[in-house]
Amino acid sequence: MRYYQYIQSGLKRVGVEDESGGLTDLTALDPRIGSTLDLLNVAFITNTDIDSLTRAVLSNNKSGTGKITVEELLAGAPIGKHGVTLLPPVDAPEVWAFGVTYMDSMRERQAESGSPDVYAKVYDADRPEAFFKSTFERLQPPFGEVGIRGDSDWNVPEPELVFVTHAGKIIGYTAGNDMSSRTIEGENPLYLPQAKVYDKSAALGPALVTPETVGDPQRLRVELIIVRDGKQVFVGKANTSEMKRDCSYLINWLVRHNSIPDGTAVMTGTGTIPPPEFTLAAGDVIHITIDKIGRLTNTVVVV
Ligand code: DO4
Ligand code: MG
Repeated sequence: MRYYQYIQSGLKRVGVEDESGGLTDLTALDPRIGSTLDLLNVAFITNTDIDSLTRAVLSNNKSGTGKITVEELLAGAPIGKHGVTLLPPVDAPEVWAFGVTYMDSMRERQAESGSPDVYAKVYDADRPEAFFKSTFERLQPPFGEVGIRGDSDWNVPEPELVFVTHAGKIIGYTAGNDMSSRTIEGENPLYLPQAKVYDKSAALGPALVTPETVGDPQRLRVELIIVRDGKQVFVGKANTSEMKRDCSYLINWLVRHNSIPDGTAVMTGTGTIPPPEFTLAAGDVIHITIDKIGRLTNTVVVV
């Protein structure tokens, strides 16, 4: 199933999409469901999964369902129609990221860097590159703003499949944008945290989608479209089947000697990077679309 978090009439809500695209407000059915993390915690305690739990909630209570469709929710959110503001689909206390998981990412880093050998070494090694990406406060929702640094001339979005964790396990997926400064990253690999972690440097959404609905996470198309002044200035595609290390390999490394809080979101690396002559500008609109998950849209601002 697909789960959305949003504010409507001043109240944070969790909505679930049904097979016909209708949205059911789970918070209206049971106010104790105030977040997707609430659902995850109850499912964990009762030894079930969130889709089974949701089916039980839905079968006990049919009222308040299907007032608007998800299509209407997403179309109305940027302009506040239906009084809706979308939120990240999980209140991720931490966001981590993996890098150089696709051959194209490795080649691009080598081209930009004065220390190209580090990227080939990490691509070939058993231990993947993992880095801390974002706190919850830096994280942007669908239709929110994403940042480019004022001290960086070369900036790109990175469209990435994201897995969401609970009790150290993958419980769902979403789309993510790992906003990056290539100027700073290319200057010195030790500057990576500054290239990756800054105000509005990450976005997640639109939905938290369970493994049951995603199917095989290593067979998903990931598309990046960048629009400037109403015209597409970049279109790129990758497929998660091109990842050198799959999601289960990545989580296995992340949780070694490292306790991650429930709801941690993990970006799995980019397979699409705009060409070297391209840099983002304020006002650009970034669309990241992943099969089975949906489209994450954000607008660029200088931070
Ligand atoms: O090594 C630098 C970061 C790589 C990255 O973010 C990616 O491959 O997606
Ligand atoms: Mg990345």
